[in-house]
Amino acid sequence: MNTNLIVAIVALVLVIAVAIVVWGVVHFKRNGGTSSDGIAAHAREDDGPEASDDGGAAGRGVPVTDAPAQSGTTSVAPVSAGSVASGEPVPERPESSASRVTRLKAKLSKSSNPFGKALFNILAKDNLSESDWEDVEDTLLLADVGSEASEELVEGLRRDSRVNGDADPAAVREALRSKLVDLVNVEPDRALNADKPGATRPSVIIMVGVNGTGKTTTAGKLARLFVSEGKSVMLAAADTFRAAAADQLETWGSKVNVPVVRAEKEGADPASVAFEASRRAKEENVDVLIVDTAGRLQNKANLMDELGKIRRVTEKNLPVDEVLLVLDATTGQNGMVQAKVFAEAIGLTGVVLSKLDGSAKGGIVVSVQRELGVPVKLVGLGEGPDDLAPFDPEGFVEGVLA
Ligand SMILES: Nc1nc2c(ncn2[C@@H]2O[C@H](COP(=O)(O)OP(=O)(O)OP(=O)(O)O)[C@@H](O)[C@H]2O)c(=O)[nH]1
Ligand SMILES: [Mg+2]
Repeated sequence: MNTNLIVAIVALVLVIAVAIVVWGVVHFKRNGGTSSDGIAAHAREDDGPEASDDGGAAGRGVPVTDAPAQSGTTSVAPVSAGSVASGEPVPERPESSASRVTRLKAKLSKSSNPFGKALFNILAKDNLSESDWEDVEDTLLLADVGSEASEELVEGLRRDSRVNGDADPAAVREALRSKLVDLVNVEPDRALNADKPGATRPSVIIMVGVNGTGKTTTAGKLARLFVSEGKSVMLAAADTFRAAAADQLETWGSKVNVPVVRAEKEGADPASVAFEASRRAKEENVDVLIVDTAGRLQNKANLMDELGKIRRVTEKNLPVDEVLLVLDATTGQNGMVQAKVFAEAIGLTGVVLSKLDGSAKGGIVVSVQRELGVPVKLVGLGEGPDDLAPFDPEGFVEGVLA
């Protein structure tokens, strides 16, 4: 081969190599200096978010700006939100808290929640027999009030002169009403911590619970509730098992123009999403950050540990004010077992009782509060976007007695 040809080939190879290097640098800069492997890589505890002060985000290519996502190059997607830019849908205006309480009270009384009515029908009889009292207790047990509370209520009613003898129905109803309110209203402080005077800002709420209880729906509804109060909200899709879970949350967010922080890839470390979201919430000084997590069975120890990790990593940026357990009211007493394990794994500050519209078992309100010592703060009464209301014990009892 002649020397000129060899020189020409070497020169060509050098030019190509230089071009590749230049392209690589430009591409790297355009991505805000992020690496391309992403957090999808793996939620290993040893190199996970807890291993470094930034929750592992930096080393995993979590972008530090809100630059547009480069598909496949970032791991936690930039905040996405419904936009009010021209051509985009105008954000919905969620129903106010006061209006939904009135509407949902009516809904509760129309729903299949007959235990109050059944109790009243027995108690309004003249001269109650032993078997009537047994029926009262059975009715309470069937409604999931729990055995201890049922016994207490029956004893209280038996002692009450308004119930014994030939009392008029109005007096019996009043006796039953006040005893049920006493039973339900054991935890007077039901306000969400984010709504309390002097709440930390941003307030952080983590939603937890077993599969399908209504966590994502409740996170979406809750975002709307805060928006209706004029608060700024951010959502975090820390359910990274399925991309559909983040899409579901994004649909909720986009309707009310609430940004959603999500992982770019399925299987990313949920703690990294929580870390990134809490960092952004702090940076943007939003009022409330709501973190949705994947459903998990309480007997899967590794998944329960993951919840603890999500909490600890979030706390590197912001204190966690609230952990809400979403409990499906139709699950009945089985929900109690779940609730206890979640309380141990992550600590709970409140319960959301979802699907109360489809349940004859509203008595779980009584057992969950007595056994866990945490208040029911919210109730879900349907699949509609604003079918979530603060739990109101008096209204609840009126509903079951209506
Ligand atoms: N009737 C009724 N349905 C509800 C309520 N809350 C949630 N749902 C429905 O319950 C189903 C499950 O809700 P999701 O929010 O996806 O439940 P999840 O807990 O996020 O589920 P995973 O993430 O899979 O664990 C959906 O069909 C919701 O519409 C409620 O208060 N009443
Ligand atoms: Mg979900």
